[in-house]
Amino acid sequence: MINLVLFGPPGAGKGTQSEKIIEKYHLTHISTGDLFRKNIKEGTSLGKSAQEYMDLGNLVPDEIVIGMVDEKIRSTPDANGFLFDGFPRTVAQAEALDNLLYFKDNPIDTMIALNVDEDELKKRLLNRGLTSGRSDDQDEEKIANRIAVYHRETSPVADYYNKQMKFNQVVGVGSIDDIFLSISKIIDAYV
Ligand code: B4P
Repeated sequence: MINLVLFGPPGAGKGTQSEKIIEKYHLTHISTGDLFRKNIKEGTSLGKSAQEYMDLGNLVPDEIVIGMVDEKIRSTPDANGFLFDGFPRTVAQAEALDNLLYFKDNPIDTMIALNVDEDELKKRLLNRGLTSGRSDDQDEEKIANRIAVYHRETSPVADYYNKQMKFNQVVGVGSIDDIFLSISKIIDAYV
């Protein structure tokens, strides 16, 4: 069983690479962004709480995110391991995740950060906004806010894992297959 965190700024390719990782390593995918978007689509109260934050490019409050991840982990007791995509995004979330996994006796094995420069991130998100229908991808100001929130609130999570000797990074620019190859080389050390 392996538990991985895929980390990076908005638009770094976490969702894109997650699809390939779960297929190859048979992990259960937990994308907090996808879970929120599903709840918004279904009109649940969780979705309504999350939408106002997401529309502005802000983080959803920790207690909402952590409760949702806790429920998702509990609902898949037979998982072969988890790939956490876009979570944790704050140090408080990282600490909560360590606590949740402590009770399952299966800690995070490693985290992999995707490095992508800011101009490329903006280009990718605006490009996705042309077809995704995501309001947070369609407005340059919201995208700039998401990147600023990443630097302010999310980047300290990298230090959190670095202190646990679990931090790895790969270049997130180039072909999707080449990036996946770099990621696979890291994961293969744990399987
Ligand atoms: P997320 O859904 O996590 O997504 P993301 O940051 O927008 O993007 P990701 O990195 O997954 O990019 P993707 O692969 O799709 O978050 C959305 C919002 O939800 C947050 O802003 C926040 O409000 C909320 N939220 C989620 N989790 C939270 C948490 N834990 N705490 C609080 N709030 C939370 O790639 C982007 C684009 O790039 C795609 O169009 C893709 O095709 C393209 N691309 C990918 N790889 C490429 C490559 N190698 N070359 C060229 N293009 C590439």
